[in-house]
Amino acid sequence: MGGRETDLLTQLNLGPLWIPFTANRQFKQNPRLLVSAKDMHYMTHDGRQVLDGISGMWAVNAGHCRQPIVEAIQKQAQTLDYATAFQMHHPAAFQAAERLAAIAPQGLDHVFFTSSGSEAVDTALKIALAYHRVRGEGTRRILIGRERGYHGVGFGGISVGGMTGNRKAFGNMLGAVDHLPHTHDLDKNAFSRGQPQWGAHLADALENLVTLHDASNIAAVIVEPMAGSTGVLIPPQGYLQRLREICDKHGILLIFDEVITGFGRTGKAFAAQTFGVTPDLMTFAKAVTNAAVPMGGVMVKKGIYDAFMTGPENAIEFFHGYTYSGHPLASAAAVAALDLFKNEGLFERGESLAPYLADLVHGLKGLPHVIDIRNIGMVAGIELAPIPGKPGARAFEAFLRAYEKKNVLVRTTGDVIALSPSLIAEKKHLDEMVGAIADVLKTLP
Ligand code: PXG
Ligand code: PLP
Repeated sequence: MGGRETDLLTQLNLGPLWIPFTANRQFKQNPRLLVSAKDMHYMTHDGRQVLDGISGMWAVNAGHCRQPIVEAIQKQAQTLDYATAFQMHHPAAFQAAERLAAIAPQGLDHVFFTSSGSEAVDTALKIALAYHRVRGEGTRRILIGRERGYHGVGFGGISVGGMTGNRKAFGNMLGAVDHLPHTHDLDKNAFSRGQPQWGAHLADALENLVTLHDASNIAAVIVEPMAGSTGVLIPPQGYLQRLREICDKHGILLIFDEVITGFGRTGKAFAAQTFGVTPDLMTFAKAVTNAAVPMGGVMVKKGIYDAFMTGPENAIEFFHGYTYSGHPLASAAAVAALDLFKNEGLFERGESLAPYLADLVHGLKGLPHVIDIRNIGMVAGIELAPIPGKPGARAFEAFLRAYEKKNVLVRTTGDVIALSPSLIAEKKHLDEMVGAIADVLKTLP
């Protein structure tokens, strides 16, 4: 430990901050602070350079502190720091929306901005409910999510989400929700490369829910095309197609939550394009600004937008919006990030690197504790056998050792190690990440 660490940590009062999704007391005993970043690397408070294996948090898809984005934010901050979003607006938000419409799945040509993925999910669910009402089908109130779904932390998102932790911690969920089964089955699908072959039939559970609730009561189905936070669960071949067909048959809206999968993560701009299934609404966040300024949003099909544009022209069509919807700094960052993705061909770059990453991670098969390896695009999940009675502990120890001993940052969720490198990664970076995981696995308890 160098003097820098002692200096920084003695200057900082760690007490007042309540850190999200973190074991605060454990963390404050041995803090892990990141103080600067460039491209594929962070600098830590104790002066180490750490390779970022997770693009910040599935977000910095073009690498850290990219100059065109930094400059765009600086320029915007000097020109127009804030403008109210209600009954007034500003140019950058329109420019960002136009760029999003240009890369979105076919037909998703209108954008509603929020400041996070959680807000995007609540917004999408509210659009779905209000859409049915404006069309005179207000009985459609039930929202269907999926087990092991993660849709952020708002009440809507935790209700349609499928994480036991939320039910355990808060109990109180929206009433009119139901859930599809998740698609993860190690007996059938372990060590699949890309989309597993088994599991399309699990989408048929939606027909059972329609039989139970009646289609006239169901507003929407929301799924992550690939479940990220709950362990990198890749959709089985044909599964999303089947969901789409059943939704169409019964007039149910299909929402893809692309907060993680957007912006080149799975090989195309959006997972909807990778998997060839177009939803009616799609949420995004994170990489839309390369994570440099918080932003999220919902893209909808023209028909949905148009359904709202019907009453008197002086009436507010959708009773919803955030102080920071389309914030100028976020919009400027989005324009710069989307231009950067395009100018550097980063989605294509990610797609072409994906087989290399797949070969590397599938090479971990046979190492201690490894019970499954999954991949799609620039995402990989390595599932470890849990320590009996201590779920998550083995993978968390792998995270700590990779960070402290190998200078590589990975993410763990349960006993899954997740990798989601930036699309600017070079092969040597991927070698280093996966090599670090291999070394750590050999030393784990
Ligand atoms: N939907 C999905 C699919 C997400 O992955 C959100 C909504 C919420 O976004 P905000 O911006 O409100 O956090 C997310 C967020 C992890 C991890 O460990 C994943 C997320 C956030 C933090 C950690 O994989 N995803
Ligand atoms: N709470 C209060 C008291 C407010 O006045 C507002 C917005 O004006 C909000 C919450 C919502 O904040 P935001 O628009 O940033 O989501």
